Amino acid sequence: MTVFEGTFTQVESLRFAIVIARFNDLITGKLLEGCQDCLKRHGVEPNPEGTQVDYIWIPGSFEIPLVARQLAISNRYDAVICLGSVIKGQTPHFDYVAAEVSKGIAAAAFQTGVPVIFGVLTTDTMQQALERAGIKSNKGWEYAMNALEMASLMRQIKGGINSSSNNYSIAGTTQALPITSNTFVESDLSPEV
Ligand code: INI
Repeated sequence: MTVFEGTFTQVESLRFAIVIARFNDLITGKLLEGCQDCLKRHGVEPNPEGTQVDYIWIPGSFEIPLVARQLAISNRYDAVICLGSVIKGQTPHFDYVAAEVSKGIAAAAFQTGVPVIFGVLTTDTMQQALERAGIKSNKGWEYAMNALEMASLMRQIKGGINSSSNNYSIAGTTQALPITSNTFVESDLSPEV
């Protein structure tokens, strides 16, 4: 039997999309900085003019799932990182936005087979959000680590099991579902080499 585990070292060919909500951009901008810093220190070129990271700005966290899923089925990325900040104190919207974004991100990953990282802070106050976006620690760094690990792990799993048949179903997991594009097939999720 085999142990599969993501690594943080073989990053040259990995490609990421980072979705950033403008709502509370004081926070999401800091999460993005943490994310970029982590990717860069692990050898990923975060420059948007390079080939490894694309940036997609959207109005608010509620819009994340739609965009994340579209990116995930594009076959261009090893992982999609979603950055948002939902703050309870500011609006009764909180419960709706927080519930939809968390469910939607999980669904995007589950339905497409591409890791979609839940980088959305849900806090009671702006102060708590600030503390997690750089004052005490920067969760953006962690989200990038999660993306690196999952991207690496999925490449191993997809390439390591039934790779000759392009069928990477594994007992106990759900296969990627071809839900939107009629040109989308599971084998297309394998990154280009
Ligand atoms: N969007 C956020 O990202 N964070 C919030 O705290 C927030 N609140 O509280 O309202 C928020 N609302 C906007 C929402 O995400 C959508 O952009 C908007 O409803 C349009 O669909």
